[in-house]
This record gives sequence, C-alpha cells and structure tokens, in this order.
Amino acid sequence: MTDSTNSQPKPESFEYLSKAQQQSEDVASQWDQDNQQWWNWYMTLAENEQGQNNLAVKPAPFRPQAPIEIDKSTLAQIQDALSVPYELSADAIDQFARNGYIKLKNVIDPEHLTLLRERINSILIDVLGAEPGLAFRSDEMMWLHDELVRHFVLSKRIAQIASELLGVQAVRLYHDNALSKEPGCGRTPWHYDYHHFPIDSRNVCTAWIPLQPIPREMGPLAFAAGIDTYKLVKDLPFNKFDSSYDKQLNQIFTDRHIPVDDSGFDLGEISFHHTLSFHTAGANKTNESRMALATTYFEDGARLVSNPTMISGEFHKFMPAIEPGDVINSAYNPVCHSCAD
Ligand SMILES: O=C(O)CCC(=O)C(=O)O
Repeated sequence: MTDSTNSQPKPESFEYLSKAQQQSEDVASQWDQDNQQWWNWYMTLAENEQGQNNLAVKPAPFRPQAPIEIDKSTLAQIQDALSVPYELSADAIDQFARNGYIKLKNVIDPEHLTLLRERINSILIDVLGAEPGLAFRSDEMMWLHDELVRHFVLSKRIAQIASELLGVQAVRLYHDNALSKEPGCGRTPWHYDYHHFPIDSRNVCTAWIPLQPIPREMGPLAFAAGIDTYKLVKDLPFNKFDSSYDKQLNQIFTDRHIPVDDSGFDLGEISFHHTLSFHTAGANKTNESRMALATTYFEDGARLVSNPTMISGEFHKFMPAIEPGDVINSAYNPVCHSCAD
C-alpha cells in the first residue's frame, strides 16, 4: 500500500489501525476498535521469514457443522473432571518461580478437549463467518453464553494450579480467549503480558490450553526462560507500527543466550505463564488451524491500572463498570479458586 501524498509505503499495521491511531506514535490512548481487529493489528508486529504476516499457505474455507450436542451427563462428567484438584509438585512451583512458565502434561482429558475444539470452532464461525481471510481468529467472553466453555474457564482444577503457582490465596478470572492461528499465519510477536493486561499486580498468569496436539511447525506458545529476563528489555521502546520491537527483542535474547522453549504440546498438556514471562509463538506451517483456549487469572484484590493503553485492547469488555484504580471484582471476574473454600 502507498500513501498518495508522499508515495512512502505504509506499514501493514495501517490496514488495522484507526486513523487516529495512525497519526501518533504513542500508545497511551485506549484501543478504539474491537478485539479481533486488535489481533489483526498485533500480528503485523511480528518479524517473519518472508517479511510479512501471512505465509504462502492458504487455508481452506471453514466447514460450518451442525453444532455438536453434548448431553447433560457428559457435561456433568466434564465439570467433575475439571474440579478434581491437581497435585502440583514443589518442583513445578519452583520451576515456575525461576523460569516464569511451566508446561504440565495430562492435566485435561483429551476427549474433553476434542469436544471443546469443535465447540469453539463453531463459536468462531458464528462470530466471524466461515470464509477464510483472517490469519488469526479470536473471541473472548465465550464462557458467558456457552456451558461447555464455562466448565473449562471456571475450572477449579485449572484455577487451583494458577493460584498455587502464583502463591496467592485466591484468583479471579480476567478473561477467556479463543486463539486460532490459521494455516499460513506468521509468528506471534515477542511480548510479556504485564505490558498488555491493565491489572495493577504481578500476580497474574495465563493457562494456555491446546485444543489439538501442537507440533513445533504448528506454532506452539514458546517461552524465553527466566522470570527476570524482562529486565533485559523493559526499557526498549515499543513500536506500534512495525516489527522493529519484536526484531530487537529477538536479537537481545539471542545475544544473551536466553534459552527459548518452543517444544510442542501433547493433547492434555497445558502451560502456565507468569505476566512477566516473555513469550512468542511460531508460524503455523501446517494445513490445520492451531486452536488454543487461554484463560487468565489474577490475584483477588488487584486493581485496574490508572492509565490503560491501546496495548490492552478492548479490556472494558472483561470488567464492565470498573474504573481506573478500582478493585477488579465485577460479575465477569468471579473468584475461580480460593484457599478458603
Ligand atoms: O496464541 C498465541 O499465539 C499467543 C497467545 C498469547 O500470547 C497468550 O495467551 O498470552
């Protein structure tokens, strides 16, 4: 794309930024479009082999299927399985504290995840349509209207792990997030969630739940080891227009020999990453959508920051009526695990 006034090529990000956001380099103002457009923009900030967001692989149209019916007894079984406490070892807690992330195998029944994948795929088709075109499909707050999704998002088992890893008494839900990286979609840029979530606390973590096995070539979530790694790059200026921030982060991690875990995931395996953990995800070089459900939890009592920025996307959706400085305790932020229970 070129600008008719000065014939300078416009960055790909301009396709997704509003006119107001295009006019200033600063990120202080709030995001002014929806969260799907946020992801469209955000994916343009990744450096890719071909220098572009979308690779040559083209996805086939999504085939809308009749919504799968799940009977009451299966739903009850799923809810029960997702309420069973998980035995987290001291070693896992220690690894999370040191590395900022942990991958845990056999947390969720693969059959339950297969049902969830079908359900989330049909939700995405309902919300975004069946035609390919989006490199990265997303949706949030699905738990409010879908019972199957709700059992996963409010799962005591998952929230208990989050609470123990963070070492806090109780956690609340920030949001759920369907993350479908389509065939041919490029990398997710390096980032840490502390920069993204408008939550005034470091006691925040995300469970990233693959909905099919994810080999390396499908773009698994990948982590830079070290809870303190962010200190190497915390003063690096973020660039909202192009991939320069991602590129510099990559260079610094390479120069400093920071180990990166980009191993694949089995079905049933899930990861938890701390809000200070730097992470990325590879391109999806397969012909299948790389689907994951991410659920984020924060320490009960945390407040909304005083100045949320565009990097937080359409966050009001996740905490209606909460104002800067308020404790985040809306009806959309239920306590999902409490040691007092
Ligand atoms: O799924 C992805 O590619 C990115 C997800 C992510 O960054 C997250 O859940 O924190």
